[in-house]
Amino acid sequence: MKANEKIVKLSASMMCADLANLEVECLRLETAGIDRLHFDIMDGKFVDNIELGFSLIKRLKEISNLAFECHLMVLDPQRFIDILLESEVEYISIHFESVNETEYLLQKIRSNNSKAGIAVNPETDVDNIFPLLPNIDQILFMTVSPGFSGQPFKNEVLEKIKALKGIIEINKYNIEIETDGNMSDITIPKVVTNGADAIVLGSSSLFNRNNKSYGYKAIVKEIKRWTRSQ
Ligand code: S6P
Ligand code: MG
Repeated sequence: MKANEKIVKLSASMMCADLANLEVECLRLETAGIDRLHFDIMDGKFVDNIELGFSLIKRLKEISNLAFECHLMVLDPQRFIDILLESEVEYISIHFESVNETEYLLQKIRSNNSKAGIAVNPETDVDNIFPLLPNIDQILFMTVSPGFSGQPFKNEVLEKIKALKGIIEINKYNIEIETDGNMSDITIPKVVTNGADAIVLGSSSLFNRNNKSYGYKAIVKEIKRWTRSQ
């Protein structure tokens, strides 16, 4: 590794894991060098899909040593913050587009020792995010339309990542930029060049059927190479 080389955090999107073997999956991902587990929580209203629930997350938190990040794609996320905080998950992201009392919620998350994130849809104007920056630890940029895995990457988000990274650096905010959706050998170098500090890995890389045949350890090693190949 070169001096000053940025280490990009790797998060595994658990809705793409083998849902019939989640305990084994959590342990294998940890052994392979994944940093965090990413849980997509969808209510069938904010997005057109229903995915991972709170009791599942609570149970997996008891058996995994990795940091958990919960990406809430729900209407009125305030209804669910307490139950997530009870499981002591390390990161909670709420969608900018889903909530009115944003600042109150972000502060509530932080005051319970979890990191507070704002998730941003591809078409959202990032200027709207600027006033929230003093209250957040993470921006989760959706690089696909949220709701399903296997969606096409939206190149137009790259400019937004770059703009936000500039603002973060000028103001010396301690905010991580994470990108979520279609992270692959093609798109990972692009998001990292434009400022991503962390990436969510799903069916386009980590859980790709072809990659699975040679195991998570080998694919994680390969993905780490892609994060350095800008
Ligand atoms: C999408 C969700 C994501 C996906 C992940 C899937 O709404 O927020 O976290 O699970 O992006 O990865 P891929 O490679 O199938 O797009
Ligand atoms: Mg997600």
